[in-house]
Amino acid sequence: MAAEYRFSFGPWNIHSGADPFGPPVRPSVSFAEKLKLYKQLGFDGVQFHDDDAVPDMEELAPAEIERQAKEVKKMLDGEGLVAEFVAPRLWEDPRGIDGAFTSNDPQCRAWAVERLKRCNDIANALGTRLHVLWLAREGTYIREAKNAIQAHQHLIDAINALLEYDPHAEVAIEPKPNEPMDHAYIPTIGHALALAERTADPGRVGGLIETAHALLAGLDPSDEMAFALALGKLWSVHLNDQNGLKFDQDKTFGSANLRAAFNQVRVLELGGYAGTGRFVGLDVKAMRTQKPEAAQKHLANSREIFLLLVEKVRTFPRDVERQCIADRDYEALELAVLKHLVGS
Ligand code: GLO
Ligand code: MG
Repeated sequence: MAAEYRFSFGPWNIHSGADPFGPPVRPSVSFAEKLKLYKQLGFDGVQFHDDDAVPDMEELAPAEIERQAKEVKKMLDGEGLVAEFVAPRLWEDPRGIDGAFTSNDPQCRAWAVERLKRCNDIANALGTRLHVLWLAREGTYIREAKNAIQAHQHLIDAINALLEYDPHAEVAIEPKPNEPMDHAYIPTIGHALALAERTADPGRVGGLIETAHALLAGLDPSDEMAFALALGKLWSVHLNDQNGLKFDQDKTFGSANLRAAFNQVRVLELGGYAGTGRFVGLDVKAMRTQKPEAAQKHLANSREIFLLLVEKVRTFPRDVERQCIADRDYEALELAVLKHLVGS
């Protein structure tokens, strides 16, 4: 019944468990091996960083980047998978040390725009129009380091350069309020969609909402999604979970707050998200304690919880909901929700 949702994740979601305090604890899994796991785990879409597809892209000429990306497209075809989006990984290159699009160094900004164009070449070769901009280091550790007003104009200029380079390119901005920076520009979907309106072609700029990022901004992920849905701008999601205000945990969907997860699924149902054909992305990380053979469970488990919550949303007694709302008896509505969630 709920099978019309399509699911995606990125190769970085299967990882060897290194964290800032310790080395890898599991052998690394090759890209080809990861691709084999997608269907087994119930997924059809692959999310890419540009250098997930073409690892040495900085050393290669544009024609060679395109050739290698076409090889990856063949691998996707061979597995019956599609590319959902490509995101330029600007935050690992030395030129992105202080932000890329918003760097104070004009040469670094120029590099970032060129990299975005190569990212677009890769997206075209992989058969997707969608680019995700997670603006990792576009912000500051200390406010005095940049002119934040100019920085926002630089972001608009960079997006415009892509829109001009490829008249079919689409951009989904993935807001996040902090980490790795103290404060990032574009911390919420409101910021993202306001910026979108000031670009050269607002119809091609939308958003991707990640649960943990909204929680880190002190906001309710379902309301963030509702805002984007109301504007026709929810172009992808990164569902996961987050236990309070700390580092970005990317926990299994629903694992910290099942009711908040229920509400995210509810808003996707209310907004007809499945019918848009957009993917349900799961940006989740395995716990570092997981043994290699069990280090993909977080993906299948997140998908399973999502589908169970779809059933919960669809079977919630509408008559009770209507009556409680008509009576403005939200205590009764809340009890009905809680009882429905615990299966009583
Ligand atoms: C990190 C982000 C990251 C992005 C990915 C795609 O906080 O969530 O995982 O989603 O790099 O741009
Ligand atoms: Mg994400």
